[in-house]
Formats: sequence, structure tokens, C-alpha cells
Amino acid sequence: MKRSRKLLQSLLCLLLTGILLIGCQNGKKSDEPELLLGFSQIGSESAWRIGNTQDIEDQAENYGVSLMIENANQKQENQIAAIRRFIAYKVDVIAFSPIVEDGWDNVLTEAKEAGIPVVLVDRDISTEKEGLTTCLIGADFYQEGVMAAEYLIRKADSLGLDSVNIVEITGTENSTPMRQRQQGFADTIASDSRMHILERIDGDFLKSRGAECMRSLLDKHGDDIDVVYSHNDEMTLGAIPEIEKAGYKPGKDIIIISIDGGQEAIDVLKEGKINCVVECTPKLGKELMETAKKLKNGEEVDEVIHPTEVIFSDEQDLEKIAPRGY
Ligand code: GZL
Repeated sequence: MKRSRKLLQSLLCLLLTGILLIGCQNGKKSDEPELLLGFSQIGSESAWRIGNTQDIEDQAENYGVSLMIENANQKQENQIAAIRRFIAYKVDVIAFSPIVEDGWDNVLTEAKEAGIPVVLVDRDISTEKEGLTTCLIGADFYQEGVMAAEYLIRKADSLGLDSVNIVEITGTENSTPMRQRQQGFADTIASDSRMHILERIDGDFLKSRGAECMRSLLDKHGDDIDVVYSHNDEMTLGAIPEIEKAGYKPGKDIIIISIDGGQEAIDVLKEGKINCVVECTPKLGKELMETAKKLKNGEEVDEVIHPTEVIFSDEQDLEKIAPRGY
């Protein structure tokens, strides 16, 4: 009898310890108030986006944050509707990645009037109104454009080129990454008389559009194209087979510059079919959870949080690139 009571007591202790550990493991102390975060995600248009969603879900788990996540399937109206649902649900914090910069004033005014702080993730908005958002957590896209152009200038120097014709496949019209990657690149090549932009075409960050755009650019400019500057890996990966079908060697006959740094593009970089990939990390979840917790506790938050980013290019030992995780 005594033995079975002892056994029962030790089993109970083990069970209790297990429960406590799970509670701590979630990063939320048992006495910490629940934090309900509503997040509107643009969609699943790229490996970058899918990686960003996964990281936010993982970090919500790690930080013990209750996450309501809605996928807008590339439609601004779906994001606006989701934000309205978060307001009705009285979440503690709203976060979203705005597919385009304009058109948010009304719904963000409603969030402000409801006393719910809003965090921008990945992309920015453009507004005349004050105080609609608290913080922007995302890449310095302008600097990404600068790094892409600086690579091209070094590449032109190393090849001894005296004229460089560029076609640019841009991301979603009026989105922050599209605007700033274009501006950073343009400003950096502006003083280099060798550089000429033959044409810019909107690929909407999609692989299928990247292929269509490349076909059109090749039909129009053919042999004149020296460089493709693509605003994301998906469009680059769509464009490369079209370049090969047209009889050109990507990475050799045509210099290929891309942005994001997902595993698939890095593998193609290692094959020598892409020359440079500028990193744009999708791993913004940790900063989002820490910012949301600060807002919940009424603490000050930084206005802008930029992750550190690098470039991967044929100037480096590519075997040293660690697995990318997206
Ligand atoms: C960049 C992000 C962009 C990626 C694309 O932070 O907004 O959107 O570069 C994604 O892959 O579609």
C-alpha cells in the first residue's frame, strides 16, 4: 500500500513539473496577462512571404502570444476587413504587412479610436495623418537597392564594361519594397555614365509574372540586355528559364541581380546562373512579439526597427552560405 502511495506521489510531481515547464517554455510566465495579437498577412506569393508567416507563428509560440492571423490573398480589401475584425474582437495589438502604401487612413483611424496600437511589419504606409501606427519592423529596402547597384558597379569594373544596359523587373506597384529598391538602385547608378535602364516592368513579385516580363523584355531588347535587376527571387526564378530558352546563359551572357535570399535562389547562385542575391530577411517575428509585449505593457517602442542584411554574390566563397531556412 505504502509503495503504491509513494509511486502515485512521484507521478503527480512529474506531471506538475511537466505542466510548469510547458508554461515557461511558451515564453509566457503563468502570471503574465494574455496578449492577443491580430496579424493581417499579405498572402503567400513568395518563399519570402511563406517564411515570414512561419517565423511569426513560431515566435508567437515562443513568446506565449495568442495570435489571430489572417491571409489576405494579395487583396488590400481583405486586409482592411481583417483589421476591422481585429478591432471588433478587441485584440490588444494589431500588426499587418500593407500590400501597398496608400488607402489605410480610414481603418487605421478606427483602430486608433478603439485604442488599439498598430505595428507595421515588413512594409510601410504613406499617410498625412499622425499617430496611426506605432512602429515599422522591416528591411531598409532603399539600402537593398543601393547594395544591388554597388555590386553591379563592381561587376562592370571587373569585366571592363564601358556600357551596361539594364532591364528592371519591379515588385508590386506602389509597395514599399518596389519603390525603395527602385530608388536606391537608381540613385546609386545615377553618377555612373556606363549605366542605362532600358525598361522597367511590373512583375508584382510573382514567379509567373517574372517569366512573362522576361519574355517581353527579351522580345523587345534581345541582345541589348546586359543585366536583369529583379526585385525578388520569385520573379528572378521565373525569368531564368526564359533567358535560357532564348539562347542566353544567365549569369554569363546576362548578369542577374536578385533580392530576398531564399534557399532556392541561393542554390541557383551557386550554380552560377545568378550573380548576386541581396538578403531581405523574413525573420521579423521576434521583434514583432517583443514590440507587441512592450505596447501591451504601455512601454515606449522604437519607431523603426531594421534588421541587418548582407549580400551573397559571385565575389564570395558561396559554399560558406549557411542554410537559409526559407
Ligand atoms: C520584402 C517583401 C517582399 C519580398 C517578396 O520585405 O515585402 O514581398 O521581397 C515578397 O518576395 O513578395
